Amino acid sequence: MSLLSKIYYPTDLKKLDVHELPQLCHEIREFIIEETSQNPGHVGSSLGAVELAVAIHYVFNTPYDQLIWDVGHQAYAHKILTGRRERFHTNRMYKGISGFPKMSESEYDAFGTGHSSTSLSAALGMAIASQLQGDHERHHISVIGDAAIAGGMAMEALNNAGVHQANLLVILNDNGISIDENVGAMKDYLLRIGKGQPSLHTRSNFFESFNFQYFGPTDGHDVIELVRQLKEIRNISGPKLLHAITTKGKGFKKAEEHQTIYHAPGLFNKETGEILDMEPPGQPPKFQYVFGRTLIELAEMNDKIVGITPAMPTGSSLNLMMAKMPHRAFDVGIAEQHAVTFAAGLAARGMLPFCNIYSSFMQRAYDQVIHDVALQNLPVVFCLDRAGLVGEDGATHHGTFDLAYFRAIPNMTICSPRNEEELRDMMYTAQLPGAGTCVIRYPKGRGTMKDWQKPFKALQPGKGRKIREGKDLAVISLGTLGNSVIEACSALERENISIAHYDIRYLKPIDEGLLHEVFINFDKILTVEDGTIIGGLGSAVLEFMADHGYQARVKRLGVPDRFIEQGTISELQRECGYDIEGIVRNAKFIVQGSK
Ligand SMILES: Cc1ncc(C[n+]2csc(CCOP(=O)(O)OP(=O)(O)O)c2C)c(N)n1
Repeated sequence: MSLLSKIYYPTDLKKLDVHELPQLCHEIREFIIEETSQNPGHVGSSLGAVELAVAIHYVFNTPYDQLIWDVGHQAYAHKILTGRRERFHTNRMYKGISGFPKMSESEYDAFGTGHSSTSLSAALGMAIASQLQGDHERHHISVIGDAAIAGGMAMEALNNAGVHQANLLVILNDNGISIDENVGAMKDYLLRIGKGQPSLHTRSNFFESFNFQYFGPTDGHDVIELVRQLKEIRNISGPKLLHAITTKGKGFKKAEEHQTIYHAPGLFNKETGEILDMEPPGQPPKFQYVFGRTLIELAEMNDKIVGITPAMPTGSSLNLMMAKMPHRAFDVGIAEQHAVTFAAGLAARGMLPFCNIYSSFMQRAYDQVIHDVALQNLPVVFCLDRAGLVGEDGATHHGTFDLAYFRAIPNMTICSPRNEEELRDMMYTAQLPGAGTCVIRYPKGRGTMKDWQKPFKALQPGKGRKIREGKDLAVISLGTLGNSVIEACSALERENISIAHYDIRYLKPIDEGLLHEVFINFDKILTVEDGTIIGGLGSAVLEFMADHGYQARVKRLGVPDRFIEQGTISELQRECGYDIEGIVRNAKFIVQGSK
């Protein structure tokens, strides 16, 4: 019988002899490979953190001791050891367990994560809370990667922690890579000390100058040695950091060799490591690819254009420009706030930055967009990737707030393409003189056009268009959901319901002429958007109606006012009621319900 099959909780783990732990780690690794080969997830980071998870739960008294996994994509071994092994096959699935730590899922998940570099602040807060509550025994542990520790929040927390005598242990899980190659001066520094002699104390190091006691560098895959060191460190009070050197993808050859691909590879063959691309050939391109290719074309025409990504070159396809024009494309690390103000600086000196940030990570840099870009009316083009519901990554990663949070800011142009051609034209239009601060939001995944590389056309910012005439109801949509509306209209036509369909294209400035036409001709209106219904397109239409004294029955479809968990995008759109069937159902209800 395997060791793992006897382990449900850390109490079972603690019954093992320390010399059995390497075998257990081996079994956990096999389990993760087996499971993720059939049900995609974050493979490389989790394989690299197996020994850390085992050693921490073996030594510390979780869940009394508080354990936080930064980003949380490396926490599969932790989940498996804390009551979720038998449910792990539902990882990232609709109604299954979350791919990230989540307080409501387990008492062992001391703090929910998903966005990077939060764990030090949270662990410090918990440690200070314990102090205030007179609890001096409890440990507060953050496990953080070498890319995440260079994020602004982590640096702020290090600075703050150094002046407290709180019971904080930072375990730096240093695998030398982010999703793509790690970047920045901190990476160079970690590489230097990582190569240093593995003694317990390294003098005059960065962390010691922040009043942390530094331990390491140590082999993060030697579980017996990790246990010994953690037991020793456990007895030392105050802020301390253990620097563990690990390998991303450890124990699975292909994952070690192709670390970027194996960050989240999708389905793969667990014997050979071959990636199994299930999509039939000849599909339209991903919006991400269209962005990457189009930016190069524009940059070749306009020498002011530069590209910026905070740590997502492959995900966003900015890697294409980085390869072709290395001096004009920048990966600034996990640093969304810096990315935005860095763009503002470039723009203030005459450059034209295309700053590509995933919609949900852009939440980090809201003030920078207001204070550093929009207030100064600087020409920066924000390309918001992964806008709308993103699927399996779940609540931490859905890009559902950007329309609402950007619409409130003066000087912004906000638009969303319905297809690849429009994405290209919106990017082209945004770099024309006088375009100002622009946001172009587009979803994860593929569009609908195979023949997308058409010559650029300048659009008229603030101008929507009518896609279809009709008489019973007007549907106003934004972005790729317009394609669902088109299908819904065909279905409704078969039932003799006649729908007019307008694609607003620009949420801001909004096409007032189009809205007058809608309100003059229709008293039943449906709005459809891939974002929260509070503050986005539906709200803009309601505001317009109130401001102009129109009266109509307006139904808004979008993400309701609650956090949406993980699942496939279509499952989640169905839950929110704006999949094709939901649009049909709502349209019928408005038309027939009030007939
Ligand atoms: C604020 C934010 N920006 C970007 C990301 C996307 N992201 C997830 S993991 C990751 C790299 C993390 O690298 P590291 O901290 O070294 O951990 P590793 O994956 O190597 O274990 C990035 C950029 C994120 N989760 N949060």
